[in-house]
Amino acid sequence: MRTQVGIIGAGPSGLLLSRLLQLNGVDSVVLERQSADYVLGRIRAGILESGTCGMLRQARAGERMDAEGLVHSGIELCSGSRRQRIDLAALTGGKTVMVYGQTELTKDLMDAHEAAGSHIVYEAKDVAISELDSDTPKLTYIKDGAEHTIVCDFVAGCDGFHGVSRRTIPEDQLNTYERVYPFGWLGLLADTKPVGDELIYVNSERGFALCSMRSRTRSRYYIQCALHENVEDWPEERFWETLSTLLPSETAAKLETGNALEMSIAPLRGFVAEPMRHGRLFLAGDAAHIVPPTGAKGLNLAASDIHLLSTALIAFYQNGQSELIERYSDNCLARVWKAQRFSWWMTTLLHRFPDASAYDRQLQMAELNYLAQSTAAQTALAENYVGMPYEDGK
Ligand code: RFL
Ligand code: PHB
Repeated sequence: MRTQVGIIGAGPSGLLLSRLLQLNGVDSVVLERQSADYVLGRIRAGILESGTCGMLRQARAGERMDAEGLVHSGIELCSGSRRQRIDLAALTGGKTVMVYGQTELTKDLMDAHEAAGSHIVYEAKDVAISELDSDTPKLTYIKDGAEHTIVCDFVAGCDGFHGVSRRTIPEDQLNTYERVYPFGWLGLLADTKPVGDELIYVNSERGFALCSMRSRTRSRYYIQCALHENVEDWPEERFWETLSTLLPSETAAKLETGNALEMSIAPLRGFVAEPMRHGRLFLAGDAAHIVPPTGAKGLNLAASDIHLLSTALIAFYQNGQSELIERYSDNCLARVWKAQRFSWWMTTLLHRFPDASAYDRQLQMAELNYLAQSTAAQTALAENYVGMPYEDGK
């Protein structure tokens, strides 16, 4: 079978790319290793930058987000007895973020594809890329025991951190950069009223906590955990008790507990692979880079990669221009590294590092003091949190 763009992975990156190409007359096929239900069962991001919201609308899949998403104009930082609201809107000339779960965004994209009759193959096993150095790279996969081949002009590797695309690029052609943090996040999702109207990021002496939400009736909480811990070590009651001890007492007093819909542990890592293009293979989203979730940037970076990639491919097919294809990797990476820096900074500011000295702890306190007193420092946080501009990524 023949297509213009072969896309590996039906997470947010792959689904968004395929949809934008489709709306601009470019043909694609998406190959996903898992079932659609499995993809929808993964509880991940919750905060969308305005650029990401714009992409979803551009994909004509933004209606439900606009109806049900919660617009947030601030976040709160807590440390000891200090509580500080960062007024995102006032500090950025009116910019806000949208609380709308990755699960919902993915479902909206899946529904739009289904209505359009898009070609998405779920449970495609053993996906492999070959003839990458030719003008017609090939994708092979197994479905229901039979092998299939797709001949493409380009391949988009949207298959996440553990996918096959990045591993197909010869090692000596790729530079990788990585920081693994010595802790993880244990998350719990529950149908309880969120403890606050806005997100609360907590730096406590006993560790980090985050109070987030998916709606006015669905909460998402995270607490810092040790790397060696498993979800089985954390009965729900232990989670709620620990969360209460991390929160400021007046917040803990308001905490509504309830049955967990989901609990999971995520390791924290910063990772970048450069360049993000190898001949006719493009890497996008988590396939090329990972950020620790503290800055809420992972999904938003995936969306900005897809903005640049879809624009480049559409310019190629509509006008025969390859300039944006040539610039794709550099343009993405400029924004990626800014988000890496911000995510590292938020993570360092708010977590308890097992090997931190008293000096390191004082530095954290000084940084939080500075944030409390300086509008310039708050503005720097706010402009990164709402998202750096897309433009050409410089
Ligand atoms: P995904 O979502 O990992 O999708 C990749 C897809 O590729 C499939 N796949 C393959 N398919 C075919 N063949 C293969 N060999 C394949 N290998 C893999 C996979 O099954 C999957 O369906 O990557 P994508 O699309 O680039 O999207 C990236 C985002 O999912 C990710 O960056 C965010 O979830 C990160 N993230 C957050 N981002 C934000 O912007 N805001 C947040 O608030 C936020 N919170 C989070 C997060 C990630 C978290 N975890 C679990 C790491 C909170 C958490 C806890
Ligand atoms: C979430 O709601 O899952 C979430 C929100 C903000 C973050 C990370 C995760 O920084």
